[in-house]
Amino acid sequence: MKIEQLRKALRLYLVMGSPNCGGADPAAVLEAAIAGGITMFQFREKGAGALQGAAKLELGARLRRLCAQHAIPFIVNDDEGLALELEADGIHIGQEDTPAAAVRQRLKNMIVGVSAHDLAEARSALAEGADYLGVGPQYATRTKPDAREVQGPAAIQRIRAGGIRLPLVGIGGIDATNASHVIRAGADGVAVVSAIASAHSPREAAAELVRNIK
Ligand code: TZP
Ligand code: MG
Repeated sequence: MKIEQLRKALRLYLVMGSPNCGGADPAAVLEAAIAGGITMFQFREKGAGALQGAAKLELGARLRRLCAQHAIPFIVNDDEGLALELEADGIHIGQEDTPAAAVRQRLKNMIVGVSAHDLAEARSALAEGADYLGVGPQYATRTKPDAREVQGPAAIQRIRAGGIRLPLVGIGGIDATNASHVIRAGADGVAVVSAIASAHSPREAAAELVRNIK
């Protein structure tokens, strides 16, 4: 995928797994979110009650198929083996995961996304071959208990001011009320978990986000 295409795909990036769907079927949530206008998806099966082994693989395969049917790029959080098995379009790795350079080396044709919290981490991710950055947490989040301190959209402004032009999304506590601030700070898009996955109507929640980041 070309860089400008990736920038567009990152516009509204849904990140989730079964623990984020409040008991609803994750495939139904994903389908509704796609109808509402999400542009990229990350399978992140993590936290209390997360599926393991065959059940995780089976859910991943269902979500992968849905994304393929709708031409939505499908990214796997963290797990290189799973990303390969599901023939994912990419992988997203955190600062605590396998170093980006090693993943880049092994998964030559995949999109590699890296979480960065500041300009120094953004520079290293770029040097290690990252294709896009996830910068956060933008706002307080209850979805990731081990999230770092809230950075605010200013972290994105500092990364852009430092000369990093890589495709970039903000993540953490983003919803329809604050998404436009993240875009204005220099992000190409927003990544959200609960604002869509825990919404009464994931379709309407996604559509409202789309309207607010125009
Ligand atoms: N990485 C940084 S914050 C976060 C992740 C995965 C969780 C974001 O979840 P929410 O519900 O959109 O605040
Ligand atoms: Mg991780």
